[in-house]
Amino acid sequence: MFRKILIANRGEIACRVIATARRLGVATVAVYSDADASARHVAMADEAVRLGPAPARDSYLRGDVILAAARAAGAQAIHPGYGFLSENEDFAAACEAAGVVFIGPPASAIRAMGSKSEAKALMEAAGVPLVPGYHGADQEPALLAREAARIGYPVLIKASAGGGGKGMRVVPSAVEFESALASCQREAAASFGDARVLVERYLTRPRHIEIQVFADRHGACVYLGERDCSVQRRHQKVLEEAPAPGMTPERRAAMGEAACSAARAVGYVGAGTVEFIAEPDGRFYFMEMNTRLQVEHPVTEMITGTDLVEWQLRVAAGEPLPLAQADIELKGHAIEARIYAENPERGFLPATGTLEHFAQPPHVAFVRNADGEAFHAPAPVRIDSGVRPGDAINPYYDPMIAKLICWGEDRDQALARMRAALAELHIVGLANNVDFLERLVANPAFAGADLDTGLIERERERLFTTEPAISEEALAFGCARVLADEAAAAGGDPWSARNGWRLNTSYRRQLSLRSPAGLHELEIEYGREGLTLHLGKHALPLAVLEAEGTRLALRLGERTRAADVVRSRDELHVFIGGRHSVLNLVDAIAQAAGGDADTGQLAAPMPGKVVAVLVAAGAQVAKGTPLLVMEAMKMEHTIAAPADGQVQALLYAVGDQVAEGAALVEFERA
Ligand code: MV4
Repeated sequence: MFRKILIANRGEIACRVIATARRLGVATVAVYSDADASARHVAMADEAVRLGPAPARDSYLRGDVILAAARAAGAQAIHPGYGFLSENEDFAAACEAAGVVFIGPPASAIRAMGSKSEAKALMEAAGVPLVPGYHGADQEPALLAREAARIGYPVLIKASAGGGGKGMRVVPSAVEFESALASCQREAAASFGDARVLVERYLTRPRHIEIQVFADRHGACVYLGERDCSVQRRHQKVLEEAPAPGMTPERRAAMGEAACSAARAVGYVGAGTVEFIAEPDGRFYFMEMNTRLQVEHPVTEMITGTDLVEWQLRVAAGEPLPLAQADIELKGHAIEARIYAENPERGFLPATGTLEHFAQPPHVAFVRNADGEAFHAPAPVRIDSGVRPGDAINPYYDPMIAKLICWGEDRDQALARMRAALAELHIVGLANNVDFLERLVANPAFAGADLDTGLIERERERLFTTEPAISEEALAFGCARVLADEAAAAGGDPWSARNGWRLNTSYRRQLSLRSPAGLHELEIEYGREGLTLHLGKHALPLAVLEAEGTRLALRLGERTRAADVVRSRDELHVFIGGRHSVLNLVDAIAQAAGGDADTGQLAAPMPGKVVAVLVAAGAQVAKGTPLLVMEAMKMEHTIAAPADGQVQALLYAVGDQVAEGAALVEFERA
């Protein structure tokens, strides 16, 4: 086994590899760009080497710098992770030439699988089924048209040099073939510099089923079951699971053997994935082979009880495969959800920002359990993450925050655990896809395993219309958070300080919250018996039973509920049982700072402390000039001049505590 390895990657895969290396007693060297200097993987590794500026081309893609760092650190091997240089045959060859073990397949295998048409020819020779079609060298339009007619419409024209869905065109019938072919050839020449195309039968409701293969340096090759990755959006996987719903042992063996044939055909070593496209009746066809460990490998680990990174290290160090095919058992069902910093409401645009709050369900990290416990006791919830609360997600790299993997005895239990885990996964501080994932795992088609690559598109109506209605509970929890923060800021015990309460009278206070459904004008009544929340005509007795961290437990009328309410600037994020509502606190200060035209006084709209006085009495000021700053509810609020005019008097000094309604400034409009 290696004494020391370098991980030529970042984020959760770098942390993942470091976790397993540490368990095996292998020292680790991390590499990082300037954007990742304080990243989690750097903190986890034994050593770390700076590569260069943030852009990947100046850091994680600099094979020469990485290789030099490995040699300088005395690392015997380099783990490339996925993405970046993981399928770069030149880098693999450079490692081999430098006597540093590339933890992956030989460069020749990467090359062989890199060209789609070459890969298909290899597969055909290895007896691996291909989609019925034509992928010959003769590109004569008349011949291609005849081939399309032989295959049967609808057909799919694909650029031979394309991939990942680029350069594909569905042709429904013969009349459109000639024009579609011409446009495909033009596009292929423009996008890939290679006009060659292939023609296949178009599978209308395909599933993406991939086989995990593993080969060692002694000629052994096994498959570790399959993964269903059909739930994709624009060729980006969203949910993956193992085993594939509806898979039979016979078909699993057939696909597994075909995948191992594919691996043997190219002299494969290490972890690899053979991707198939499958029809509803189960017929399957080779799509491509990925010569790296995949993002979704944890679902395979959870049902086979293996640590595939441990296998990678052992096999790269020359050891035989830890298990023979007969020893590989599949137990239970696992589902993975990719948590991304992206905004589903805005076309999944990548989001940047800071993980101000990142609450996670109870879980294990990276591998089933740190001591590699016997397989059949996988922890039900696992989170692989490359970030910690407080970390920034920067725009330079893939915006993945974490992977959430849930295991169950069967798919329904795995699904139930996934739903519960997502309900407890709270991210505040940047847009993310957790709410979308909750809708997706609750979607009847997904929950019913009615899977194919068009699921998200077909279910978009249910998946993308976020109901704007805000529940009464969410509003009540939003208010309770405001009151709890105020009381805490006033230093009093949250619920004995009736800061609004007056002897023998009840006192009412406005609170305005804005949601996608509109503006919610609420009133909080401080009465002798406690608080009453007025929502329009509806009066709701409100009592706070617990206020601990983000957790709030309330009694609302006759019901008691608990929720997590996280404050981010003027946003209140209410997480109640899997529903996430965002409320904006309409800044009462700005409302109140309109001042009272009659008395000419600017009053404190809520209790707080004066932290800055910005003008002197007598000053002539223009509308909007900041006059005084007070701190309330952990936030600073500026009291500004409501109009052009003169400051007559300043009634408080820095450091003074002010009650709600106290006159702060006497002001005369011009
Ligand atoms: C297909 C297909 C239907 N029929 N080939 C997409 C990119 C590459 N992985 C191959 N892809 C497809 N090839 C035939 N003959 C549908 C797709 C496809 C797809 C395949 C797997 C996973 C997701 C997909 C999303 C859209 C289209």
